[in-house]
Amino acid sequence: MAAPVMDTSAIPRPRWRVPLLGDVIGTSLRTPVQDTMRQGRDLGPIFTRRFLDREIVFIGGAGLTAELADEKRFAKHLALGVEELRVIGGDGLFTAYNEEPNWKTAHDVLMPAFTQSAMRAYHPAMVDVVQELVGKWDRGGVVDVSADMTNLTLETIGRVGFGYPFDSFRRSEAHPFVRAMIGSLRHAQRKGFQFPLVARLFGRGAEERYRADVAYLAEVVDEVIRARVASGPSADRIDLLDLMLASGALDEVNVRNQVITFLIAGHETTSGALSFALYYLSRNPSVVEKAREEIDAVWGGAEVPAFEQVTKLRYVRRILDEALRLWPTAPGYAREAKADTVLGERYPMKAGQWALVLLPLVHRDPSVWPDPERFDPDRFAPDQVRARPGHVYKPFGTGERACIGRQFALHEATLALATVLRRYNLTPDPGYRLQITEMLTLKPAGFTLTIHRR
Ligand code: MNH
Repeated sequence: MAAPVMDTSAIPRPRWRVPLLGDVIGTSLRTPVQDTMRQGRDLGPIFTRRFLDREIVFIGGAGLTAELADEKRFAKHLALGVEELRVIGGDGLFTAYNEEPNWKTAHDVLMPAFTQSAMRAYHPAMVDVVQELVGKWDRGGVVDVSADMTNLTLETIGRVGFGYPFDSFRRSEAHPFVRAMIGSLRHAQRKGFQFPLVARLFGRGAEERYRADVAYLAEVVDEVIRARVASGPSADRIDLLDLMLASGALDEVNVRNQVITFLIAGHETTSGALSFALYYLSRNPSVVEKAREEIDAVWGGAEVPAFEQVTKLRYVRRILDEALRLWPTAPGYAREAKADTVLGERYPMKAGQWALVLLPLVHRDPSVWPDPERFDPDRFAPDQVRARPGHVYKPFGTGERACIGRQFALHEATLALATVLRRYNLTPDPGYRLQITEMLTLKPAGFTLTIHRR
C-alpha cells in the first residue's frame, strides 16, 4: 500500500471487530459497497473498517464530503480497486497519478472532445444507436434491462468516440469485450478489498484468467486503433481517436491506455445509471406520466429529437439525477491530504493520507436529503438545488479529476430514456426486488421488464 491510513483512534468503527481479521463479519468480496453501507449507516459521517492489517476510513456524511472537495487541501487518490485498475488503464486519464505529466497533456488534448459543440456533433450517431435499441425492443417481450443498456452504451462510445462498431444489437450474446471487461473489473475489485494473503491462495487460475482478460481487452484496443490508422481520420467529424493521433503529444502506449480507459469508463457507469432509472420508473407511474408530458411538449410529432430538444428535457434529466443519487454507479472516490491538515476540526491527516467518500451514504445523509430512500426527481428542481449546500451531490466525482464524460453520459442517457418512455409501456415483474451487482461499479442484477409498444 502506498500511503498510510490516517490516525483512526478517534473514528467510530463497527462493533464486532474480530481479533486479527478485522471487520469481516457479514461481509463479502462480492458486495463491499453494500456491506459497508450497512455497517456504516449507524456510525455517523466518518467511520473505519479494518481488514487484517489494513484500515480504510470511509466518509458517509455531506459536510465532510464538501470539505474534502476543497482542492486547495485535498486531491484525488488512487485507492483499492481503482489502483488495481492501473493494470488495465495504466497512465490513462482515470488511473493516472496526479503528478504524472501525461494526465495534464491528455486532459488538454481531449477536452475539446467534451464541449457542448462536440456533443452536438455526436448527437446523430447517438440517435442511430438508440434506434438500434428500438429495433430490438419493438419486437416486444421480456428484456434484460442491464444487458441492453450495456449494448446501447458500449455501442455509443465505440462508434462516437472511435468510429468502431461493436455490432452489439446484432449479437445474441454480449460482445466478448464486455465479458473480458466484467471479468477483469470483478477481479480488480476482489484484489482491492481482500487480504494480500488470500490473494495468493486464490491461486493461479483466477490470476491467469485475469491476465487473459486484460490481454483480450488490449487486443480489441489495438484493433480499434489499427482500423483508424488504415482508414485515415474520420471524414465528417473529429472524434477522440483523431484528436489523440493528430496531437502528436501522446505516445503510443498512452494512446492505447486512453482508448481502453474510454471504452470502459465511457459505457459501464452510464449503462448502470440508465438501468437504475428504468427500475425506479417501472415503480413510479406518476413520474412516468410527468416525463411523458414533457417529452410530448418538447418533441411534438418528431420521430427522433434534435440536439436542442434533448437539452430541453429538464424533468427526464432529473430522473437520471435522482437515480444517480440513490445508486451512484461509480460509488466512491478517494481523497488525499495535500499537506498535514485536520478534517472536520477533529481528525488529523498527514500529507498523503486518504479517505474514501462512499457516495450511496453521502447521498442519503438525512441532514441534506429528507426522507432519503424516497425516489423523487423534484429534488433536482432548480429551487431545491439552490436550497442545498454545495458539494453534497457528487456522482461524477470532484475537482479537476472529476468525470470528463459527464455531458456525454447525460446527453446519451437523456436521449435514450426519453425515447424509451415515449415509445413503450414498461411492466415490471411484480416479484422482483432490487438486487445490485458490484464490479467496482453498480448495476441492477436480474432486472427485466416486459415491453409493449404504446
Ligand atoms: Mn466518468 C472520472 C463517474 C460516465 C470518462 N467518472 C469519473 C469519476 C467519477 C465518474 C465518479 C471520478 C473518479 C475518481 O475521482 O477517482 N462517469 C461517472 C458516471 C458516469 C460516467 C457516474 C455515467 C453516468 N465517464 C463517463 C463517460 C465517460 C467517462 C460517458 C467517457 C466518455 N470518467 C471518465 C474519465 C475519467 C472519469 C476519462 C477520469 C477523468 C480524469 O481523471 O481526468
